[in-house]
Amino acid sequence: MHAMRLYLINPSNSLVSIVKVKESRWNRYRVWKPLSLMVLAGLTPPEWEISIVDENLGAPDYPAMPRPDLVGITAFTSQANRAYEVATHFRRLGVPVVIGGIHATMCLDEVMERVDSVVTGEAEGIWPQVLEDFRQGSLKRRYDGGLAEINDVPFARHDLLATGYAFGAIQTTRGCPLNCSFCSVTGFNGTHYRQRPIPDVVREFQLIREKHVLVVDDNLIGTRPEHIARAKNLFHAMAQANLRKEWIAQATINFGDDEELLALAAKAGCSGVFIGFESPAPEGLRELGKKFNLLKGRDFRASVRRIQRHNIQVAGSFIIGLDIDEPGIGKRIAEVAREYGMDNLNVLFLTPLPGTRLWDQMKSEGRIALDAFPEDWKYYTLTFPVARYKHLSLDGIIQEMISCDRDFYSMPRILRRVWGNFWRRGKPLITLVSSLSYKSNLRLNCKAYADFKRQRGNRHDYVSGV
Ligand code: B12
Ligand code: SF4
Repeated sequence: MHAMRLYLINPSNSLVSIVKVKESRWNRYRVWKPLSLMVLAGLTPPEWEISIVDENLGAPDYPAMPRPDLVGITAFTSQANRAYEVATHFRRLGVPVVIGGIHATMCLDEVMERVDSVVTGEAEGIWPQVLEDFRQGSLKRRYDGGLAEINDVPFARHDLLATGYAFGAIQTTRGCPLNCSFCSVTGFNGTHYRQRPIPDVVREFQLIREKHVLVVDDNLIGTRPEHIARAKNLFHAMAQANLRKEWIAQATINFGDDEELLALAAKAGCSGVFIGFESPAPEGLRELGKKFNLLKGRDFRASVRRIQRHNIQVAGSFIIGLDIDEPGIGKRIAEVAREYGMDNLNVLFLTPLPGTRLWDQMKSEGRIALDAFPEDWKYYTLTFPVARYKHLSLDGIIQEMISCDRDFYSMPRILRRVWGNFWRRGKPLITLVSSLSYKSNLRLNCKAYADFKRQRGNRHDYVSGV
């Protein structure tokens, strides 16, 4: 039996700034590995010869590549268009194409029309069956993996994408009980916080070649006391294993509540944490359903400080375009981010992603402005205003975003943060590099907004202005 050739493809979206490596060399540090495909490869039996193609490193010359037997494509919503282009190319050659991942799960009918087979949900329980059916010549149109048994998550194939990335990637938990209105995670990975066995995580860390690692968990520490206890055990085991890795992760603000947790995280190699603050106003947090951040007596500045004292950088994310947001929100966010003492700030437009509560709400209110699907999915990167916002026009919301970024990433403010970091004996160089990366993208973003307005602007207005 000859080895079967499988291509696993991560389609790119040229509107996503991380892929603009030529325009800004800092972006090189922000191209992340497509872990879904590395996990899928880990589930694939040895008789398959696997190539992972990450278009974020540059789209290959497909016609010049050997013809595969089967193609698997992953796609976030923002990658759907390119996924269909790639699928069309291979289907014309007579190669069957399977798509899976979040977009396929949330927009099943649309995807079904464009490929041979669709896998919804998590792949662990179903992918070997898909491959077996293909071998038998009986590939089905649709499979559903549902939620995987967490112990079935295999080691990702870290050997397959060996070069070109600053960071390796790993996942230690799945699911989130919080179900914020704008987020797809609870809908896709469920409310139950599933935790991989600690020895597996430690062993997999050892397989990663890069010194720096992105832990992709939506919330590495969880929200309940038993989750925090597990995180402590994990960090302890990682420190014991002497991994010699530096890693960054996402967490909720309660990360800053527990000194023991922070000390263990730092000992295990944590160098930065990404926290969703979402809105400077309590009413904003209520609107988004992010009640977790509303804990009475919570002092964000003190929490950020406590984290930084352990030499862990804090990047915060906010959303612009909530119903309560009025002109001036951009400056307000930059001001609050400074008050909290954040090292980096990432602000995104409120975006109705399919499968979220926000999608249902905005759709029923006729507020999804960019709805020529699938073409318009390419703007669902959270970096374009795709909806009709309550008090902010298209021009208005773009201006708010620009003023926020210009304020937070002005050169004097960057230098002040770098200096502060130096005195804290933190990592001034990392602050500088990441700030310059954000700053250099501001210029690219302004150009992207201008193109966006030219192409799609006429479909917009804001709710109070309609
Ligand atoms: C890491 C991450 C990133 C990394 C991406 C690295 C990469 N290329 O994979 C970075 C930081 C670059 C990123 C960027 C963005 N991200 Co992101 N990201 C995540 C995160 C936190 C984890 C993804 C992950 O690696 N999971 C681990 C793997 C193992 O799970 P998985 O991807 O779900 O794959 C499983 C199944 O889906 C399935 N599967 C997946 N693909 C395929 C393919 C086939 C053929 C089959 C059979 C099965 C299958 O099998 C896998 C194993 O079970 C998720 C949240 C989440 N929990 O998924 C958000 C998430 C995917 N991101 C999201 C968004 C919105 C974005 C951005 C658009 C905006 C932004 N600024 O964050 C950008 C756009 C990037 C682009 N190129 O267009 C949304 C996507 C929602 C949607 N409907 O598309 C999510 C769900 C978060 C959210 N808040 O809702 N992201
Ligand atoms: S935004 Fe974060 S906390 Fe809220 S549902 Fe998504 S993963 Fe959970």
